[in-house]
Amino acid sequence: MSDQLFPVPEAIAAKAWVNEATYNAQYDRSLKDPEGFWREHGQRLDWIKPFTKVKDVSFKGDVHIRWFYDGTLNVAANCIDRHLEKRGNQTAIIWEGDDPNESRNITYKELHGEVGRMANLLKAQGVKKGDRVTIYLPMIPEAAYAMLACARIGAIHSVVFGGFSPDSLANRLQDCGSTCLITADEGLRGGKKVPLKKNADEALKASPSVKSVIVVKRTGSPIAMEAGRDVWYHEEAPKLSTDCPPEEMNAEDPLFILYTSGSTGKPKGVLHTTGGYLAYTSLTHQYVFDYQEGDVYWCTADVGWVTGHSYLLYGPLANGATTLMFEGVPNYPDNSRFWQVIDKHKVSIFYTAPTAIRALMREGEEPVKKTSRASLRILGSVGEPINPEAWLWYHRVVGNSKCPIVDTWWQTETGGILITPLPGAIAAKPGSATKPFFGVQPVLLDNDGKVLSGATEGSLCLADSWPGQMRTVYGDHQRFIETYFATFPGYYFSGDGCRRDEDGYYWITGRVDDVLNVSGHRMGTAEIESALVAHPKVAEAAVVGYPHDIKGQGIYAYVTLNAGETPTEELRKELVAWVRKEIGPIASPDLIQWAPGLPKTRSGKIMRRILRKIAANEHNALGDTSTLADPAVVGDLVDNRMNRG
Ligand code: 6R9
Repeated sequence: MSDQLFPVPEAIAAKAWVNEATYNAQYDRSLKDPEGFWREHGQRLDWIKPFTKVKDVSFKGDVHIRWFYDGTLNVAANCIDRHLEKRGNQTAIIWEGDDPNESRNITYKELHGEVGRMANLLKAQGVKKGDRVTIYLPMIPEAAYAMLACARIGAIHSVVFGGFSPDSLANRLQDCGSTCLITADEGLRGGKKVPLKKNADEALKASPSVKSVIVVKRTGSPIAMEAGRDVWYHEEAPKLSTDCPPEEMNAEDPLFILYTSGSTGKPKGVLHTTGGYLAYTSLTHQYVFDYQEGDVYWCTADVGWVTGHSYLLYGPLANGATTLMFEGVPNYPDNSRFWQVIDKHKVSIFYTAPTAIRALMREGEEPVKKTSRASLRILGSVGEPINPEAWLWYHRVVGNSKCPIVDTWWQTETGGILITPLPGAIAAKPGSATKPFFGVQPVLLDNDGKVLSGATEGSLCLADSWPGQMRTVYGDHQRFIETYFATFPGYYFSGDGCRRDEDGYYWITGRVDDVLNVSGHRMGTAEIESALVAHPKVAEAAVVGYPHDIKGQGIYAYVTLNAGETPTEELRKELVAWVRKEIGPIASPDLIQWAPGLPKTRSGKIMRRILRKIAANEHNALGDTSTLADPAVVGDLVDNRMNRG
């Protein structure tokens, strides 16, 4: 951990929305008078019927969370229509293709028409307010149109990352009973094609609720179209009006579902609603990135993740910003691509993930130094703890030592950023997410649920709600209560561990549950284990994370084969391919160790603590193994552990 302090640059503080003095005053006020604070900031949205009620929350019993709950509005109208008068001809979305020669600017006026058309197409396909629409698209403008079109007619979107397998897509389609799927013929990333429609066709075999499929043409490769179910977007949309009146929605009507991994069971459908979510993402986008008129803002996240929802699309567009959407990857055609895109479009705010920074750092300074990056003002990081070494490189090499870095801690469940520096207000410490945003009350608890004070370390919880918080697990409120409010009654439990230092700065130490963070993507160990066990030759599997230079965490799987099966190099490859097929490439195990037996307690619980130590090459510090049913298995696992290279 680095204890170096990077003061707020004066030039930034002078013009920032929030400076040191106003941060302290506003933060205090937001806790003393949350109703007043949020009543004021709720006004940043255009309401059809203004709200009079601000907050109705209980973290106890049945748990309910409502914000601005007698107000009505439309999210798409807030992201588009209200900007038309002043910004009709301003670029809303800069789209940068996978191929560096392909890019396009979409103005607010054009966005209005495209979204209206897509909304009318959804209606023509029978989609109504409250219906679920699954979006399985690459990073193309149509992904933004589709999300906003759903918001416009009051349909609930569920975006599924294009890297997920047919099985994962099918599970998500079924869980929320989607009636419509929007996909593309193929995706294009790093010059490689991703067979989206082919995957979708496979998923659809198991998803009878889906009545209609809208297909966007991206690559033009031949694909199968099923008559009566599938329509081409480019054939149908031009027949329809660009005008679609926005549906009046209650602040607590659902906006979207986004599936995320937890420590147990299948992925959960995190549900976000309209009013509080949009007020929160828009306010945080403005303050955290110190967004100013004329900025060009680039968040590199895929729309398949929450960062792509809140800080590529909704927050920036609610603020009338110019937001950049990038179809490609950081190392195609070469390792200079990010920085070339920054120069090409004069990006001033850049928001990415530590895993990308670490991968690019490995390529040396030359690919960065050959670009100017003179337009950059603010840098951001999200998705996992950023190690001080990567922070310092990002700051010195990418930002020429002049751009503050905002290390933003938050989750799919939180909807928006909760702990972060404000660039004009809070001095940075590399590796620390620093201080809570307005209205956010972090608390650290010990294992007995005791609140810890001062400099300390514990489980990171939130003592009260903020408007962007998830409202429930779609279709399973009980699971919502059990997952987030049962461990520490009366608190929202994040699943992360955290340290608070003597200056009141927060340092996220990583997950304290069985959730892995691989390249900033959340993976439940249970999901990977059940995929492995589904293979006919596998008897049992246990999955843990281990420190990985680029990915943050790598996936280490211990596999016990059925009696009579022979462990071979071929089978190892087969199992990796199997998991890719079952879940998607992001879940591929990095290392598989054959385990004749797994360390279990006498009650049959796998002791992951021990498996984690072995995977991390810390086998001298295994701790107490006396409660194991068969301590001998540990020796074998240590002797045969995989070389992490
Ligand atoms: C936004 C997002 C959430 C988990 C979270 C934590 C980790 C995210 C972080 C961070 C340290 C940061 N995480 N940002 N850890 N510092 N700045 O990533 O959502 O995909 O749901 O992941 O990611 O462990 O609990 P999500």
